[in-house]
Amino acid sequence: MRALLTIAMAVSAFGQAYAADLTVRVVEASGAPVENAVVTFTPASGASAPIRFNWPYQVAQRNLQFDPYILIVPVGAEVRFPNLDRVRHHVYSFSDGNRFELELYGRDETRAHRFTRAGIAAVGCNIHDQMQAYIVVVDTPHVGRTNNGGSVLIQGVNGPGELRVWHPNLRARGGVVTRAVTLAASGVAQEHFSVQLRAGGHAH
Ligand SMILES: [Cu+2]
Repeated sequence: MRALLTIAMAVSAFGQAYAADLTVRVVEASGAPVENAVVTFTPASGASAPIRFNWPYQVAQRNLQFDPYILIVPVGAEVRFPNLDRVRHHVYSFSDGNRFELELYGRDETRAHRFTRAGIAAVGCNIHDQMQAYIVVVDTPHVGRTNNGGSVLIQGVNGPGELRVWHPNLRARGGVVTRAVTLAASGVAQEHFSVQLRAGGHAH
């Protein structure tokens, strides 16, 4: 009995010791913080459990805009596209691996699409050119978005893996920069990215 208890305590301590809190900061060369960059950490060992996020997998059309502008979903998620406008929309993406098209549909109707490939889906409307959104399809639970200080905290990560930073205006192939990292077994870790953004506009 005592031996079992000792093992249980050792395992528990081990578990705590092997999770670090990672802060990632994304800035431009000028030092200006980059807000709304999506940062993921993908452990080399892969995801261990089904990924779920606690926000709705939904992109509404409201006042001739998509809401939200950037949505993060796990690979395999079905995303709903409710139309809350009085006019009809025709929602599509031409992004490689995540192409879809939801032909003209009207007020209070909804359509859905299942995203089966990790990556970025740039979403537009055939009728309204100014409507743009991005769906970031991820295969890791360790994801976050930078705040207006350019920082994001990703908790409970460890070991070797890949950090990815994506932003719609990031001047890099696919709007993504990556870095191989090995995170310390415990405590806090920090990574810093200096990136270039395209002036204004949206990447498509
Ligand atoms: Cu539209």
